[in-house]
Amino acid sequence: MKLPLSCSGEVAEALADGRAVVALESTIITHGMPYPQNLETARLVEAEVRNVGAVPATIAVLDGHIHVGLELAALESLARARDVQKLSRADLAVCLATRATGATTVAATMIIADLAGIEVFATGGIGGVHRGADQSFDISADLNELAQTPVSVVCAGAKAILDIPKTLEVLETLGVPVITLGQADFPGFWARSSGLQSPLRLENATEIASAHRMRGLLSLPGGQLIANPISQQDEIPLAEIGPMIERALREAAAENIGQKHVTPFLLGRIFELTEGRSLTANISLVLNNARLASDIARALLEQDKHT
Ligand code: PSU
Ligand code: MN
Repeated sequence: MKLPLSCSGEVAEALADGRAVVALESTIITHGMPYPQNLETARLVEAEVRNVGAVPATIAVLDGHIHVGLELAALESLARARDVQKLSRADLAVCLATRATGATTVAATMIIADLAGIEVFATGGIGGVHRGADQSFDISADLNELAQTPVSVVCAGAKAILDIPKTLEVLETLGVPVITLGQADFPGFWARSSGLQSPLRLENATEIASAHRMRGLLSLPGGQLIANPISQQDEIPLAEIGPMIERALREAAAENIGQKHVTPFLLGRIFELTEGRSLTANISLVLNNARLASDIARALLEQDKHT
């Protein structure tokens, strides 16, 4: 048996030519945003990556086959579909074995990116330690993946729907470098600051690429979590978004939402409570992350030329 994985023509060519490639996840399309903004955003993000001189590779499983780089028709059907599976590390093999269709989370996207030889990945927010995890044990597999798969993941920090202090503690325990670009505070997704200090700080893509290579030279497994603050103009400060997050969390508890349904439920409610502003912010920060990830991917290639 052979792993059912193929790269799109554009991605295969870029990898063969040694050009910069940036991985993109698909759960953000199927479970993170409503249609049609999800499709529009996915296309805008791909365009942004191309604009800054890299090649986008959106990753998903379609009918039991792993795709690295999606054609427009595939992207469109994924964006419209309602019953797509959400695939994390635990789900991938069963999805392939049953020839099902699924969107990849940060963890699953990292696994596939690494198999395809892609070292940098852009997304919005990662999974983390959920509030109340002392009772629910709900800790995203994304954290463990960062500890074992050598991909640099660019996000906008963590959403305050999570327990951010505990998320940072777990990442520290797992030995995952959490690096914020250009500021001391760890960003809070919609807000530029989460109110917490970032464990590490770097100033530009070159430094981040260099740290990525140093981990390899140290034979350390795992990747890096890069936190890129949302632009000032599109942020929703903590004081404003905080109460809405609290309300969505109370509702999730009242309705007994559990397991992998928690994140999609909260995102949907916050979208409604902010009257769509959370989505505008989300789109802006994903584009911002796509640009930084492309810069890091290009910086990695640049450094390899000089060493
Ligand atoms: N956080 C967000 N937006 C998202 C997700 C998380 O702000 O779209 C998605 C990502 O795909 C992430 C996944 O990898 O949810 C984490 O889910 P879980 O907590 O069930 O591992
Ligand atoms: Mn979970």
